[in-house]
Amino acid sequence: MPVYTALQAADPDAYNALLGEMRRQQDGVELIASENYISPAVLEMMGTVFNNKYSEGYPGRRYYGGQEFTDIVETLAIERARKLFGCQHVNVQPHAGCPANVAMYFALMEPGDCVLGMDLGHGGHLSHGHPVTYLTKIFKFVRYKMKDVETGELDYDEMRAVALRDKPKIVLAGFSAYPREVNYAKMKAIADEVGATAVADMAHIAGLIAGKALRNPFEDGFDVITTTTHKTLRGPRGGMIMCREAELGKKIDKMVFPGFQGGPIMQMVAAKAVAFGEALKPEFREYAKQIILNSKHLAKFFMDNGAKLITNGTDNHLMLIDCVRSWNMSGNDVERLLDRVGITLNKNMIPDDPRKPMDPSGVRLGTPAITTRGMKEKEMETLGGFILKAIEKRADDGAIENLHEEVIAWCRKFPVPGVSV
Ligand code: DSN
Repeated sequence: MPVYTALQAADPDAYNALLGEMRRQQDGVELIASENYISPAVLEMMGTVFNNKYSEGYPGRRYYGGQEFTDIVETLAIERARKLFGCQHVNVQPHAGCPANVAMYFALMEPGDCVLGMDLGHGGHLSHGHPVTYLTKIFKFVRYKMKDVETGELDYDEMRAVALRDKPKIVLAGFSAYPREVNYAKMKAIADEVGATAVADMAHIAGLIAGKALRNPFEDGFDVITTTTHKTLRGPRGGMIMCREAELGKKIDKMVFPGFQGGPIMQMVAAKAVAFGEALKPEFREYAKQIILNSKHLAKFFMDNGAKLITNGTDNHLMLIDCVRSWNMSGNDVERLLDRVGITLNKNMIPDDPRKPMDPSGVRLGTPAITTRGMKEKEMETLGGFILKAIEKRADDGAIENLHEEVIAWCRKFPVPGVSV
């Protein structure tokens, strides 16, 4: 059991909630594609006295004194990220992925300018211009989609036509629910043709790129990459903006601070440095490769058993299952049923979903977290079997309870880093 004796003595209510969460993580299967388990070293750095320090500015250029050690950890984070992703400039201060995207938009555009991004129903993200965000009051967002949802190939001809018509300032690659690889070279050519900056929001797949398991958009000439640091990259909760060339980085830095943020959350910056150090190790490449092997294996298992996957498979860490066509259930039905057996995933819209966002047709699931626990192809079959069994026995409360016990016993064979209850 990790030592939380001060917390236990000071605040039993909060301590007990922490214990409950540790048990939940240890005894359940985490399939939410954007979640992961950080290492004990990253976890330790997140809970340190770096929290106590204000550090507005950047290494060597701060507003307050006492920055000898904050400068060391922030520089470590920057240098390690530059090495991981092969770029000249990195800003490690964004508090999360959305703030990173906001700073990026304002650094590269003026109000009224246009962004060409992925249709949200085809896998794009809220911060890529969903009407519920304030961003849409400031910038114009236009869309590209998949050409064929059976293969997942993007419609690059339509993308080019929209770009020529709307003259976007940013051509944006990136997604939170798209299981296929993007042709960055084609997108960069479209961006160049209309004089746009090519930006990739790699929040979901940054760890797969860092681990060389997926293509790096910088290699195809992309100018900027934004990301979160806590998904496949397996770091602390936070954001980051990277520029292929240093010149653009100056605009980004000004927009992160003082443009939109105050002091950086320095314990998170320090923990980013630790996580990037881990991602530079050869084991991380093995991890990234295994995430995709597991994802492909699980996808094939479902398809071999009659499930309908959007794009009929996956190239990355996630898959989308059409639950209505697969099992005559909604995404909500499947999410709630699997919660009862300790398997966590999320309901998700499928492309051009006839149902509503809060009651969609699909579920999204991914393999980053279970791969961190050491699960491999063999375990994907066991896990797929649990899911299909839950679906088959959904009307039988006793069978569902027994299955939950089986899942717990299985999970205890795969420790979660940082958790021992
Ligand atoms: N909430 C994240 C996801 O699940 O994809 C993205 O912001």
